[in-house]
Order: sequence, then C-alpha cells, then structure tokens
Amino acid sequence: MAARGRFITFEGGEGAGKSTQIGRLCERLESLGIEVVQVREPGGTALGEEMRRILADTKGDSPTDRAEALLFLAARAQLVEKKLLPALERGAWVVSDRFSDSTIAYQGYGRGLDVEALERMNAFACAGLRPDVTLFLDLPRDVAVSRMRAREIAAGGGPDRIESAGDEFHARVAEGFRRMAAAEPGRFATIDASGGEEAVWEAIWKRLKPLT
Ligand code: T5A
Repeated sequence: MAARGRFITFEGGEGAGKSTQIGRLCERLESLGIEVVQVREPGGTALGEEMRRILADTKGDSPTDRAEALLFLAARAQLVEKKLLPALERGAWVVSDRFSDSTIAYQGYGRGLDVEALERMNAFACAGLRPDVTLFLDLPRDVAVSRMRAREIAAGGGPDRIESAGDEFHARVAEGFRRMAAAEPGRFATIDASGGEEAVWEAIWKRLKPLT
C-alpha cells in the first residue's frame, strides 16, 4: 500500500497570492514526479462549484450567516469524501486553495458565529481530515485590494459578495488567521506575502521541500 500523501492548504485574505503560488508549487511537485491533486474551496466537485456560484452571487437571495457557513461546510464534506481522501490514500499530494481555516476566519471571526461550534462542524464535514501544513499568506488588505483592482482592470469582473463585505469584516478575518497561526505553529507557516512572487515562492518552498 502507498504511504499516505501530503495535504497542503493555502489560506489568507482575498488577493494574497494563493492561486499564483499554488500554480508554482504544483509545477514543482510534478517536476519531481509527485502526483498532485489541486483543488479550490469552495469547489473541486460539481456540487462544490455550484455552491461557489451561489455563495459569490451578489444579486440572488443572499444566504444568512448560518446558511452561508453550512453551504461552505457542505461543499467541503463533498470534496473531502469524493476527492481528497481517495487521493491521499493512493499517496498523492493534495494542494487546496483554502480549507477549514477559512470557515473559522470568515464565518467565525468575520461574521461573528460561534467559533467552537464551527470547529465541531468542520471536524464533522472533514471526517477528521486535517492539513499537514497550512501556508498562511499574510498581506495587508490595502496591498491586496490594489493587486485585485489591477487584475480586474486587466481581466474584467468585480468584487464578489464576500469580497465586498467591508474593511472591518476583513480586519476581523485577518485577525482570525493570525490567531490560528499563533495557536498552531507546528501546522501553520506564516508567509510574508508582500514581497515579489519569487521571494514569496522561496519562503514557501523552504517550508515544504523537507516533506518531499
Ligand atoms: N470563503 C471560503 C469563506 O468565507 N469561507 C470558507 O470556508 C471558504 C472556503 C473564495 C471566497 O470564499 C470565502 C473567502 C473568499 O471570499 P475566491 O474567489 O476563491 O473566493 O477568492 P480567493 O481565494 O481569495 O482568491 P483570489 O484569486 O482573490 O486571491 P489569491 O488566489 O490569493 O491571489 P492571486 O494569486 O489570484 O493574486 C491576486 C493578484 O495579485 C497578483 C496576481 O497576478 C493577481 O493579479 N500577484 C502579485 N502581485 C505582486 N506581487 C506578488 N507577490 C503577487 N502574487 C500575486
């Protein structure tokens, strides 16, 4: 039987550079002959992608805070059982753009829902699965917003429902990530995401290379 693979998650605010660095990481791992399964949350399954559309919608019937939390958790449960556990069991590395910590940061710290209740629901949705390493890309909100605006000018589009939630909400989310990272230094690596792409990548690879 293959050894269990590695489960790596990327967390942080919108526009922190997660997708950019995940692309580099997956390329590097594949160049080393490692099977990689790359997913994003919410998403990664047909059901999860449908929930992503509903959750980002700025015009439809806006979910209440509790309904929002449950939609993220349902998408996660589907992803874990259908995709992540089978991949890890066959020895692949799973790289996820957001996971359970986003629910604690956004719905717990951001929306103000009970963090302990969310932790219990996360454990249920994840069937106990926890990341081996979580890279928290820490970037001041104003820098992230200017990067996202530059992207919107180049590619079109605009902020989605959660991105538009306001500065105080996003400050609470950032505080949530920092507290979680401080509470679990063995799992979290806090990466200063304000440097150039190359500098951020070097800090990430330094943390992950020993696992290969
Ligand atoms: N959510 C999610 C919850 O509320 N609860 C949950 O449980 C979960 C799972 C997901 C939303 O859902 C919420 C959180 C989010 O609001 P999303 O569209 O997946 O939404 O949003 P993000 O995950 O935040 O993705 P983004 O694409 O907005 O941000 P990234 O991936 O962090 O950033 P990236 O790589 O796309 O980079 C942004 C821009 O900056 C440039 C890139 O080229 C790009 O243009 N860039 C840099 N520029 C300068 N220097 C660097 N080092 C750069 N790195 C990237």
